[in-house]
Amino acid sequence: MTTLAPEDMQKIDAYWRAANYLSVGQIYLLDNALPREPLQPEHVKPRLLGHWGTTPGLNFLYVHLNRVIRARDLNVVYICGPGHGGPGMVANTWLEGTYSEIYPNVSADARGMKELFRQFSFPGGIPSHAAPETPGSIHEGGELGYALSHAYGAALDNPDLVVACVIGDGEAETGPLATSWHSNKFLNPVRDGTVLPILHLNGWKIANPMVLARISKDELTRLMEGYGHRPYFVEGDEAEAMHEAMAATLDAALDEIGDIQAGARGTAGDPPARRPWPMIVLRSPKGWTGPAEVDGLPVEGTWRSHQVPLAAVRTNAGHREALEAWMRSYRPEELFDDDGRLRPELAALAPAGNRRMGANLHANGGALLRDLDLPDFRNYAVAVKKPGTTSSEPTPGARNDAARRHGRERRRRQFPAVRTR
Ligand SMILES: Cc1ncc(C[n+]2csc(CCOP(=O)(O)OP(=O)(O)O)c2C)c(N)n1
Repeated sequence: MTTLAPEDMQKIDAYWRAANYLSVGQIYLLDNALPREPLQPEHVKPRLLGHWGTTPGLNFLYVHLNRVIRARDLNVVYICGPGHGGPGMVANTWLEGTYSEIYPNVSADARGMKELFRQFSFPGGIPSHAAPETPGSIHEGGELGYALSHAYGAALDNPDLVVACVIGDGEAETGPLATSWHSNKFLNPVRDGTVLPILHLNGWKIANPMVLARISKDELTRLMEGYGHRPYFVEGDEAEAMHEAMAATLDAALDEIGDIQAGARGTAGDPPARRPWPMIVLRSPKGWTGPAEVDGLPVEGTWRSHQVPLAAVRTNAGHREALEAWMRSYRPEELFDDDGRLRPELAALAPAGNRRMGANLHANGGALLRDLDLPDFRNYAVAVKKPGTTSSEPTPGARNDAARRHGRERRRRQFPAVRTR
């Protein structure tokens, strides 16, 4: 029994190709977005900037999350730890329609696609990273290290939220990320949502190999188990096998999350003992589906695909031909109609309305606001009867009963399992 029917597999793969096509277009092109003529130097941006290497993995995850959101009516926020894969976030929010709704000048047709490409990392345009103006993004990812802590912050107090959090294997080597695996200890399965960490082992950071991608699977499994997770592995480079593996794995991980939450929410009183939360390890080539070789040197699956794999497209005819072949390898004519619109059978793969990850209310600043639960600052005042006679340390803070009561109640609500005096 497979998880994906052949027709679903084809559509998911086509959607992934569409996101990859749009990501490459953003990095390179000023014009000729739908390849209507052979690529000319003037179609290409004069200064190339962007990060291809991480992007196909981000796009792969986005379309698979779309599938489970629709199948299970999930409320999902996407945290893109490798925020330098910004073209992927922008491409996917354009495909699902949120981008054009927020930015009508980047319409969902050929004219909008050209603008989508032009504006990326271009004067007067948009940043190369996921950014506050990227729909559905609450995490910039420029300074690596905070993906998991932002993800857990989003999940706390939002019991129906699933925060899918992609962590680069390079980011995983930063101090902040390495310590934030422990955030799962603060998750209360009754009143909080959940985080699904997805460790993206594409093997390289800028130019160096990664520790977590080089240790054995067994050792990585034990490391994740030690952090309180049950790891699921999706590994390979063959598209169909990877689609099937990711679909089956997401189903298994989400079933397990549902089981943990149902178990905890069905019991009265203190929450049951902590159970390991699922997490996913995605091991896929860096620069997956990009040029295998450039100027005789291997690129796909190596550090050379980290940023712009073909660096001299404007001046070097060979690079230009390679870029055109790369973009045409996604078969854009099967993905977009003559007017540049995503074909309806593929557009139907995206969730609807606020279930689209780019439109999720939790991830669009200001859509959901709630007053902060703050104590009255006056209760923390230090009485100064005569200048220069009082000394006080700030940390005990709560100087009277009202302040102490506020603190106690807040702690009890946050951590029901923690005894408060
Ligand atoms: C704290 C920090 N250190 C260094 C960098 C520079 N930098 C940008 S991308 C990158 C590699 C990241 O590797 P990884 O997290 O594995 O992402 P991917 O390989 O998927 O691009 C580095 C080191 C950064 N952005 N932030």
